Amino acid sequence: MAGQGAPELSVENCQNLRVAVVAAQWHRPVMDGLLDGARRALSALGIEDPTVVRVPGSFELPVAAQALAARRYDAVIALGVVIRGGTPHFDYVCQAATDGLSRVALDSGVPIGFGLLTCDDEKQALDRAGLPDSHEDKGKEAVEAAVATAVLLRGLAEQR
Ligand code: DLZ
Repeated sequence: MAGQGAPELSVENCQNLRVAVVAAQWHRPVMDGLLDGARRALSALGIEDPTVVRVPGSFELPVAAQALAARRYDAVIALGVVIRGGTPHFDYVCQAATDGLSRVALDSGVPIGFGLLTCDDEKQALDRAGLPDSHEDKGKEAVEAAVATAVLLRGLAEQR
């Protein structure tokens, strides 16, 4: 499940969407890449000056995403990196962040871009961080998925 099969999303009519980004702070070089990739993708979609908030770690992403979703953002992008260590901590943080973000999206109806990298080592994470030497740009992917879904939901809400 490493990028093969990802769609080329065509996202239109999204310039007036209100978008927020919530980003964890662990593993700074990777997070800098994810955040830059997300900002570039938003700018390419015509969404300038998104709200960006930082939380300490990925475990804190859901509660901040929940607060942003309650402030009537049309989409929230969650960015984080969890790297496997020698204890089961990795599994708990990944599970809590994933379940929490999913719950926020379903409870609020606001799409959450899932830009959480869960990697065995830092090399895997850097390869997905949208940096000049990376093969993938997961910050960009998370933005495009959340914004495309927000456009879809807006269209559905306008249907009678
Ligand atoms: C504690 C911890 C560890 C060991 N590893 C990571 C990580 O790889 N990525 C990450 O985003 N956060 C990590 N954290 C911090 C937790 O997410 C959380 O911030 C703390 O447990 C405090 O609640």
